[in-house]
Amino acid sequence: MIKKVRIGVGIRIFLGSLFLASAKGYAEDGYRLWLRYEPLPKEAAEKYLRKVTSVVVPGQSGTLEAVKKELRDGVSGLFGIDIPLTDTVKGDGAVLVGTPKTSPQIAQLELPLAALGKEGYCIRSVRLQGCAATVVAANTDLGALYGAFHLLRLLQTGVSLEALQIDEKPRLHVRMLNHWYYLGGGIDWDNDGYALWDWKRLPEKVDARLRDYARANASIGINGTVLNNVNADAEILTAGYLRKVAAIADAFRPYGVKVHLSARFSAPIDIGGLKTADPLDPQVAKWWRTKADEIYALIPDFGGFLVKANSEGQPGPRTYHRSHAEGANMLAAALAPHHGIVVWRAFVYDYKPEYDRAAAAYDEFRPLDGAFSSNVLVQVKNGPVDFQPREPFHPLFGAMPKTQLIPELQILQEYMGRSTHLVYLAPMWREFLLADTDGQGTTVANVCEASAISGIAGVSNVSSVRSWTGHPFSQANWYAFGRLAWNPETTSEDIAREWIRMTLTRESAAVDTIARIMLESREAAVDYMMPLGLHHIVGNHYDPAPWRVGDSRPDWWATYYHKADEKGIGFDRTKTGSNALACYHSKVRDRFADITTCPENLLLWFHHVPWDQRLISGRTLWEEMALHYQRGVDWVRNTRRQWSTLQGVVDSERYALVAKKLAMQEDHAKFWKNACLLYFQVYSKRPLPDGVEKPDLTLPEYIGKIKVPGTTVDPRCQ
Ligand code: BDP
Repeated sequence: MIKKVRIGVGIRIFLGSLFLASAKGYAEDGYRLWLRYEPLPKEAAEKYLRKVTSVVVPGQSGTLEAVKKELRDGVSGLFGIDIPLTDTVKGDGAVLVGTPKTSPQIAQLELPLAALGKEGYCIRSVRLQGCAATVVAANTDLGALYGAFHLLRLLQTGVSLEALQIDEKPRLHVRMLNHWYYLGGGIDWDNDGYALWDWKRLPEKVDARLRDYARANASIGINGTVLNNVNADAEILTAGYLRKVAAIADAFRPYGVKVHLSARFSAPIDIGGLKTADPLDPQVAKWWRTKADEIYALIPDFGGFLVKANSEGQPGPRTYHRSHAEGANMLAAALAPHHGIVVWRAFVYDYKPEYDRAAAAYDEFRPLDGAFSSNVLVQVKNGPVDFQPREPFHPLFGAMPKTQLIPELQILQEYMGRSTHLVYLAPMWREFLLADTDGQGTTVANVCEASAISGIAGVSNVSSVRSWTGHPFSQANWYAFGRLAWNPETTSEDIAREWIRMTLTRESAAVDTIARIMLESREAAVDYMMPLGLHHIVGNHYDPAPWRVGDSRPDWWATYYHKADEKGIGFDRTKTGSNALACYHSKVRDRFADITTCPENLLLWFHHVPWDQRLISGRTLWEEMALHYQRGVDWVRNTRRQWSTLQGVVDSERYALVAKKLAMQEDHAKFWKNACLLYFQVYSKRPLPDGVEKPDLTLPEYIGKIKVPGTTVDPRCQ
């Protein structure tokens, strides 16, 4: 890290060039994320310096102290001088931040704050006592903090501070991360690090890093976090752990990040000594009420519970022949007096013969529309199966108008190369959030926003590694999640460019190159992993294993999803097949059901298609599939070349790390392509088309490289 040069308050010495010289090519470990506050180029800094001569933050609270520190660190870093922090506006160039309560001057400005709620803010260029000033005003201290981060973003990305007229408020209420952290420190699908909070050393030792985690979240508007894995351990609800949770909540509070916990439905048995967890048993309801009271006594602003029930072996109300609504409502009643919420997951898919996993949650939850209490949110994954590189939107988003649905997105790239692959996820999330749920333009985002309590959740990719996310570009997914949670209509490109300027470089040609790489990356990953609507043909959720069979649950087999045979490939979800398409609104259904109107990128999700079927390009399905795989590999190869042009533009440490990871990504993309094409060729019996590179190994050799415990290999391909 660059050492901050502190100079006396009010002394205007411009040190920008000094910072700049040391910034070029210096090692950067990624810890500072997008809040690096690197010195601006001289000209830009000079322009801003006239606009920002002092920071004025009257009043005191934990959150206002955070505002003061952030603005001071931010502007000092960006301008290379110490900007004074004062209580009153004097002379031109004050940045005044606060609320009508903390600042009489803000109260007098008559800003349109009434419409901006508890978290909104406005930023204005104004005159105060005859002096030019910039005002960041909000109804609450938290709104002021969000506004301060917005102002810093303008400075970091080179936006002019002339004539500012910004009104902002989040489109969704609950914007939270879900951490898949186990109490032992391990994380599902993250091999880089451990849980960020060190349960063993808490509550005595609260790592200073937790503050930076909360800061980063606040900077993008994230206001909640679930501390433990959805596969929950009831231990988290014991008195000892709750004290640890309270210490974390104290660290996050100034930044407006509420803590939530995953609750294990059988906790009354596991840690409460009861014989049942039946939600209709009065003793059980009482146990949860008492537990909620205990939690709120320690953490008055506790967010609430997240529950994975009757899914993948987790306990739940179905164990007692009660519905998901009965289970959720019982917990909701315990939290309601404290204004807490229950987030109840809809990720359920009990295996039944002849069923289609893509319709399982719909079958179970759709009949419960309107049955959930007013402080229950039902959290639904973006697609009907499980965080695949491309899925259609989950049909529940068009089917439960009387239920508060919130999307669950996955920032952690469980199925998309983890922290090895460069895959920018904003385009995928936008595709989902803007999907038309009823054929009349009601998007998923519209559906979610209509709830009295609205929200969105993202499964976090953050761990204890110094860089937070392992791959430097995975930080962009954390960033993009927050920005889209704030406003789903922000474009992927705007988010990417903002992030690049704050995090990697401000050189415009380099910004263009990197933005292009990011924007193309998701489609490339789909191409080399699961093109044309293929899904779940994975081994360990990282490597390909389209030959995978033999698991205890047939709906984990790869063949269950691709259904390749001599005739063709794909899952027929129309009336002639599983009819899972019936879950969608009629207009959406009709479009997907007709092979001529079904988007080609979802073709094999909805249809079993003959190998020789002609696609839009005029090529056959087999040729097209093979060329998609090749295109994905070519993209990574080409991206490596493009990245090499950035040597010396991006700092050396992150440059080298990305270069190394791209090399691994190319090898892995080739592996995916070769393994999948050789396997599917067993059925298609057609040659690889021109332009598709020959695999290096044989199919048995590829198969031999992937070991998935408890599975065997499709006997037809051996
Ligand atoms: C699957 C993950 C598993 C999660 C589960 C879930 O493999 O670790 O527990 O989803 O979301 O994708 O509950």
